[in-house]
Amino acid sequence: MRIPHCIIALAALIPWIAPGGVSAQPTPGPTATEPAAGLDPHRPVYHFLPPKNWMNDPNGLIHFRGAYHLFYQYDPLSPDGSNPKLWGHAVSGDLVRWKHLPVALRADRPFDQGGVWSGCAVDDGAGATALYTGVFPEVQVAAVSRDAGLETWEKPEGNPVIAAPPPGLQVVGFRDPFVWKEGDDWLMVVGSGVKGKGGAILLYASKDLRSWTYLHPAAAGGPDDGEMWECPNLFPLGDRWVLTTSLLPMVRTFAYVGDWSDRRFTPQHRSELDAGGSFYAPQSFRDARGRRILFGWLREMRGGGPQKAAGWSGVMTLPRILTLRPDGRIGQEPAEETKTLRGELRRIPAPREIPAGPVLPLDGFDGDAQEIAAEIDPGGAASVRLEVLRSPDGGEATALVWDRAAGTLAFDLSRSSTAPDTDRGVHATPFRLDPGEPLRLNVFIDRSVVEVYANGGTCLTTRAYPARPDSRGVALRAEGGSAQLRSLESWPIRSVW
Ligand code: DQQ
Repeated sequence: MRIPHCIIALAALIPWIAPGGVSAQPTPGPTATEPAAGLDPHRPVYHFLPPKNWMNDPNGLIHFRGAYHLFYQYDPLSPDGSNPKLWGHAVSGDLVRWKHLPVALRADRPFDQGGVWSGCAVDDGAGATALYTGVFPEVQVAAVSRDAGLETWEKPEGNPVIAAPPPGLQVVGFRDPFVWKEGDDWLMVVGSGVKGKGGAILLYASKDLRSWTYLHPAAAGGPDDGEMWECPNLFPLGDRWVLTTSLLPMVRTFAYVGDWSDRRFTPQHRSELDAGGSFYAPQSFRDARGRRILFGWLREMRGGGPQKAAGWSGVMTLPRILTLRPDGRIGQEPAEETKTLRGELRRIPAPREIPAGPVLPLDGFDGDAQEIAAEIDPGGAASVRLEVLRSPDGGEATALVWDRAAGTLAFDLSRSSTAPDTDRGVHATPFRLDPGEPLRLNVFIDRSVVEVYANGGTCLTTRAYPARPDSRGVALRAEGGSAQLRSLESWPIRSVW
């Protein structure tokens, strides 16, 4: 079952749908010493986020001279994202422990005074070049950095490098350039949509990252693929090519697996990357080890009022490794570096039956910042629920539900919080177990983030804001037959800041 995205989610979109004004105030960058925003108990402690205020899309992800760089859409002045977006910047040696650096790109030129919107960064041989969208109108801009730490950036003469969409095309958007090298050419796809037709990516080529020639649409969607494609990424994975893109007006992100031939992408298989209701606008990059690593923006699923009171909004997923599964679908696994966050191991001593009907509380596994790894044989059960962030009386609980008949894995947020202005929906993704296959879960609980990896492929991430301080428990429940908890391990995770 899927419910439409709620008003809360739509409210979170407004800052970039509605043109923002130009800020008259200075735009300070965060520093590593700046205190975290308030004492909000829902603020994550081991997922990346800026020290305070608003963050959205990951940008310019690059493994450059041995360091991982994460740039991101940032409003350093407000938790509502109403000011022109800048590129925040952080650096890491291991993808999970980050150091905040000063703002990398500011909205300081006529072509980007409405905001430095999303884009990418590539190693150009002499340093790095970032390509991003300046607004308003939407134009593509190049910026270069020549220092090893990518802390100083210049916007050279000749900008914007693409001043308008291709003539003759009636586009509904023109943003979020993504660039890669193919032979002697740099290729760029720009997210777009053709009026009355649907989402598309527009392909450009260049020899020098400055002078770009429009070629043709590299891919276009069908009737179910939305009106506008944001944040497209196009890259090889195994022996196939993959397009990831975020669809408007659905505000959902899909991966298309297909083939790249004659500079045209033909999709063959589509799947949603994370249907948990929070995930959007991911970006991926290849690191020196050849891994395809993805970060996505986790939007808030509480209203603007509580976000303002908390003083922050938006958080990144953990780093995810993308794989191509034997059935041709995209798989996602947490990067192995996340294991270095694990505290002391707790585990159940022996397998336990989960009888049909009653709730089975798992005493000793409480926690709002921990990883849980569980293997469950669903046996004859029709459904199995794993409840986390659960109050002792069960009045509050965030439930992950495997449903055999529906063929889904879902978050049921109906009891997730008694606070007003929080999402109470059900967010489901198609999910089937082969005969005899157990349910294998890695569940990362980080205050308001619950990020689930199931059976080596499926990801489902939600946000939960329990009102009670004792909503920290873990419990299981089987219905329509008993199941067996084969193993359960958990590790507390301390703050990375
Ligand atoms: N966010 C950016 C845009 C992009 C959208 C603006 C996706 O470049 O299309 O903050 O979340």
